[in-house]
Amino acid sequence: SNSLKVILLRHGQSELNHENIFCGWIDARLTEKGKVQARNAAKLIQKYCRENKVPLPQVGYTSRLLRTQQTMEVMLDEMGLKGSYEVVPGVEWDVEEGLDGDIVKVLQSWRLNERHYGSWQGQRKPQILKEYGKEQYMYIRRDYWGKPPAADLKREMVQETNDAGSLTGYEFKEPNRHQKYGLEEQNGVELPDSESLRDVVERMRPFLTNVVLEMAKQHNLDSCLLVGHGSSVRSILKILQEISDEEIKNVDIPNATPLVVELNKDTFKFVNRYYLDPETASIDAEKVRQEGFQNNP
Ligand code: DG2
Repeated sequence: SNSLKVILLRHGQSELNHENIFCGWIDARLTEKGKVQARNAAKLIQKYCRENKVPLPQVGYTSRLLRTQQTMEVMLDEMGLKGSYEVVPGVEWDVEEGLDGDIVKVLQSWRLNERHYGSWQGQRKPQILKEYGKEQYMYIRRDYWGKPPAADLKREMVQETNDAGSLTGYEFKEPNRHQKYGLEEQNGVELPDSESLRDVVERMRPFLTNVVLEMAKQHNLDSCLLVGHGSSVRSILKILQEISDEEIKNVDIPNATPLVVELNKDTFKFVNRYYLDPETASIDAEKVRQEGFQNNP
């Protein structure tokens, strides 16, 4: 076929989504519901690929955060590909390196991370709405230029582990960023302490051009699979579909709802974009928009 199908979705429900807490770079896990959503997303993608004679993706991309990685793992398992994929965390890749037809390559990049939500991270949405008022709340959440105050990097919400090293919950303390992002730091990446959507677009663009699209070109791929976050998916759409700064304010991305962006294979010009389950997508997108405005949970 003459189009590249970029199959794109936000991770399944995370534990902090469930609690209505701003998450950003906090490394939250999926809830059980989130895992079920990931399975359903995989089923939709399989059906779509079968019906449209699109090969299942040979290359996948996740962020460096657990919730996209868990989503990818569950999805590949559902597609019968578990055990035959290779995870590569990285900053730069050799896109010319060969692909092995039977093994799905999953690249993890900090560039796909969620927008850093600054000092809002770890705070409940209704609480922030009360403190900032409706206008500021929506400006910072959705305007292209809206940026939360910088995070206090000495006191962040991090995973809590017991003596045996198992995760037990979340606590506020000084995180060990160097441990988690050592790879990035060695490569001179300056890690943010707060970001606007515009900042995310700026860090996403080189990744899309030099990795995702270049990989598709080098290997003549028909499809690829990206698992990102609310704002990282919005920034990808903004770039690929050339959505204006004004229009992007109205875009909300529900959990684990696959959408396909079709690009011309030679020029990478935008051809079409559609959700695989458009009805559910628009209902769930509206719920995302309203987060914080209702008091439960
Ligand atoms: C949400 C987005 O990101 O929140 O950071 O809390 O996709 O990682 O769950 P995700 C967060 P909103 O911008 O929709 O409020």
